Amino acid sequence: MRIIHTADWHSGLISWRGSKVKNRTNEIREVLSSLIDQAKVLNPDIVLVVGDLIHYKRNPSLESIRTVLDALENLSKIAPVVVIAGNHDWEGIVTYDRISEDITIVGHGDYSERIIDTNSGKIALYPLPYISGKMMLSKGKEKVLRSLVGTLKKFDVSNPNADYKILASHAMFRGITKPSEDLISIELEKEYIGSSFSYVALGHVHAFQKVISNPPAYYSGSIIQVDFSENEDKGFLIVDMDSWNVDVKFLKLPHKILKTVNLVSEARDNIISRIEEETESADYIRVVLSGRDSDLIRKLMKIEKVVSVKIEEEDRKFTPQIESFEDMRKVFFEYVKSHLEKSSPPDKIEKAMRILQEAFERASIDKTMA
Ligand SMILES: [Mn+2]
Repeated sequence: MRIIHTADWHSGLISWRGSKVKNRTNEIREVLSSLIDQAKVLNPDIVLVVGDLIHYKRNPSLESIRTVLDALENLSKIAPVVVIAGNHDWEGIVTYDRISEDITIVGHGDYSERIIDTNSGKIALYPLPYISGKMMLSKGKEKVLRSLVGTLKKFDVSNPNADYKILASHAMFRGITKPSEDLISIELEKEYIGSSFSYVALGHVHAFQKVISNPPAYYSGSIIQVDFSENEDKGFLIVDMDSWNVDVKFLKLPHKILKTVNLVSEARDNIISRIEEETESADYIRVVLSGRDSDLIRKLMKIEKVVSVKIEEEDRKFTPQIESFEDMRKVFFEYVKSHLEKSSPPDKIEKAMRILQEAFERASIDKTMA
């Protein structure tokens, strides 16, 4: 049994909107075409795509939808394709389910077990839904987590009429570095994964990595470097299984290279020539400078591959340091404080936070009385 495991295509992604806008769809289409070429040679029995095929949940571009549809159709000519929707995916993706018997789309409500017939035997596929932060807040973390663990247990003890049991999910596990845009998804414990599965195919985290060995659970990673935090190679996984062994290989895909060039301590006169050197080994460049210099920034932004210039001292982003999202008030307080810290002296911040605190207390008293 040979599986191709891929995820996080992010078709339609538009990067660097605040500085130099780049539509990444053509780039993604090219990487997908390389994936399809390799798949033809590898001749898998099944292709699993574990979420985030389309980047924009709402109003995705026509070309982004078409890119994914073309890729799924081409892959389905090689082997049955199963897609598990991720947090980014456009809701309309479920309609692709009707295109061909060889394309199965799991998402939006129906996460029941699927039996897939392949040339090398039957696969029982267990899809676990992605849990958004929003869902967690509305239903309560404990309740959502209990239900997820319950589902996993049910999957683990299930004894299907199949040769292999595969768990597939666009999910976040504790201890794994989250994608940069994900602040609030629920984290599952690795121990929740039962030992009855032959393989666990994961999506959401963009760097290829193993989560556990028994059963083998892997993130395939994204197929492009989505943002400047992603410096690792991109590719997909080929999983070969028989009754005794599972062998997992990472195969590289040719993708554009994103590079951050830190020139904080470089002399101003050298900066342009330093960047010109870097354009040979990178496709998109982010430059970090020590201070704001409009003239220099204008010159840098004229270089085709430079997509953003960051000023080091201004680089303070709000990342809440909290254990749980039950206390939204704490998150809000931290957020306000992080903004004030950019421009206000400590005594003013203290005063502002005191006023905010009083307002909150007042609001909760009013709520109790009403
Ligand atoms: Mn995701």
